Amino acid sequence: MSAITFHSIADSAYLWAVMHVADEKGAPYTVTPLAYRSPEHLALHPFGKMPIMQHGDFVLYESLAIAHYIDRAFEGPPLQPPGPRAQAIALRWVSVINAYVFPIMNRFMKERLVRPAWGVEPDHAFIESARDALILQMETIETALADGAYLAGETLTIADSFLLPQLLFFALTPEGEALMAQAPRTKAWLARMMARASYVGGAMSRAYDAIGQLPKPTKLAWPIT
Ligand SMILES: N[C@@H](CCC(=O)N[C@@H](CS)C(=O)NCC(=O)O)C(=O)O
Repeated sequence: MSAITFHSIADSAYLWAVMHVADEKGAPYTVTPLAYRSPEHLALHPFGKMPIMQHGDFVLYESLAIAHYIDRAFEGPPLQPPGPRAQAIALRWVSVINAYVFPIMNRFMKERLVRPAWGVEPDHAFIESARDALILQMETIETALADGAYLAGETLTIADSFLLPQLLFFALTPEGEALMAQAPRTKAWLARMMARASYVGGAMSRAYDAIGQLPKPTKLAWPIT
């Protein structure tokens, strides 16, 4: 099977999710850098987001669709459960991550770690307002992991690939670290994901090391309990 090309900026969380799917599948790929919002970018993705996948003459945007395509088009372990309920649960998780988790966890990490490292004042109102949503998200993930080692049961699915870049980087914030300490199943899930060959040595692990070296705020932005 020919290799996939992902068109994306290298440090996109959604690029990491679909690369993780490809790595779990054993699907070969390369990444072609995008000039953000250039005419070439908008020709590939009318909404100006990333990543975009190209496989032969097939060009596809939206990460869930890309993950689904890779899972169906390539050999390798199935990354979506065969049963209707488990598949629905995996898809519900991707939807939850896209709609609720990404906009809060990803931005929170940037406000807490990246903006201060760039010398940019973080959005304190956002940091304050994110508290309840982050606690709810962590509690919901912890509850789900009572039913199996992975989000949709005992086998890794695309849902886990979508959650990994979110939790990985959120856990580097003091608030993420503190919430993770109260969520043993989530902590074990993250360790399990980080031990897999799909993570070790990949782009996500390099970004994790780089962001992990940024100075961390010394005080929690808000009380955890
Ligand atoms: N719904 C899109 C979301 C992708 C997305 O938001 N990607 C981010 C990078 S992680 C992006 O394109 N950000 C640039 C922007 O929002 O303008 C998908 O599932 O692929």
